[in-house]
Amino acid sequence: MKREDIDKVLAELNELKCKTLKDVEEARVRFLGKKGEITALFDEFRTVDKDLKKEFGRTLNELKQKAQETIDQLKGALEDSASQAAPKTDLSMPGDSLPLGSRHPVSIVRQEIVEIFRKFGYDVAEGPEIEDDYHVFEALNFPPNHPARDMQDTFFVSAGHLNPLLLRTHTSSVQVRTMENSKVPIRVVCPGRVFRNEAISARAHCIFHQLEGLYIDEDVTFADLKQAILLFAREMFGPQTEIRMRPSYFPFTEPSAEVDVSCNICHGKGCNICKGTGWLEIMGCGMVDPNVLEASGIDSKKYSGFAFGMGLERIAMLKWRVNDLRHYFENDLRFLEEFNSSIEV
Ligand code: 2U9
Repeated sequence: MKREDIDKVLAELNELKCKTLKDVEEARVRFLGKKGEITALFDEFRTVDKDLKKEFGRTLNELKQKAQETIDQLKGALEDSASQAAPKTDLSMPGDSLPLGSRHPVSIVRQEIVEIFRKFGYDVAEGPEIEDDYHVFEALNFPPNHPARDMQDTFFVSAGHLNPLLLRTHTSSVQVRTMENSKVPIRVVCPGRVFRNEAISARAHCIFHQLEGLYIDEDVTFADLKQAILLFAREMFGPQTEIRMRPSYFPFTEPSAEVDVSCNICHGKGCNICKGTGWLEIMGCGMVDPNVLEASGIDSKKYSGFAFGMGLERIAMLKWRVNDLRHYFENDLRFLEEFNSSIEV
């Protein structure tokens, strides 16, 4: 080993320039790696004369230290300039707003209708979606052989019992439970999801939403029913709205009627929405059958009541002129984003 060998490496180190962190790593390998120049000098050191060992040893250690310092310095400088070149975060900038989504049209309609009835003094009640035969059919005056009690029309959860469990086909079971658990006078609306064993099409679905109402007190008459529905229709569809009632039949009401509102698109002249009739069907209603009152322990001689029920998808279809019920269940964002009443937090 010669003094010049060490000086040569030292000179190379002093001249060392690196543009990138990759260059620095290559330089480290070149000088200090397993086969590096300084490592080779240390190997050679073993052959140095005994009396020169002390001096060469010190110089070699200084060289190694110098190499390590040079590499660390070059690395540090490159890392600093890289972090300066990176875009700075301006903490005073407003944050990115995340899409909040919007309410589902059925929820918008439900909320609107519930608010109208709240103003009229009605409470809101909810109940189980899995119900028993008694609360869905028996207490509502459905005869034992009624087609709704058939597997063709109702989803059964457990069959073969006297009182089988099933998915409720209407929210009327919630009103039955309200009658069982509260005192007259009763004023309640019950929104909720219902299930019917139907083939899915543009006009029918096996899951949909209803909102039903019940009013029970002394001396409640059909005139009260008609006035309540007229006031509701005007709040919901505008102050010019007229209603008409057509006789109908439901096991739980007597007399019963279907309710139409005047078409607010053509104002009675006839258009393709009302199919030229000037009227749009929105709900069914009637005076609660005395059998239904008595089944839940309400004296039908003292009290009377009215009830009504509507399909929320149908009301939403009329409001926004949606022509296919299936849109409500497919969660296609292009459809959902049409309803821009954003969520209030
Ligand atoms: C009790 C007593 C009576 C609720 C009523 C209707 C008429 C009705 C349909 C509208 C379209 C259901 O969604 S739909 O298919 N509903 O026509 N519902 S009266 O009557 C009741 C409910 C509970 C205890």
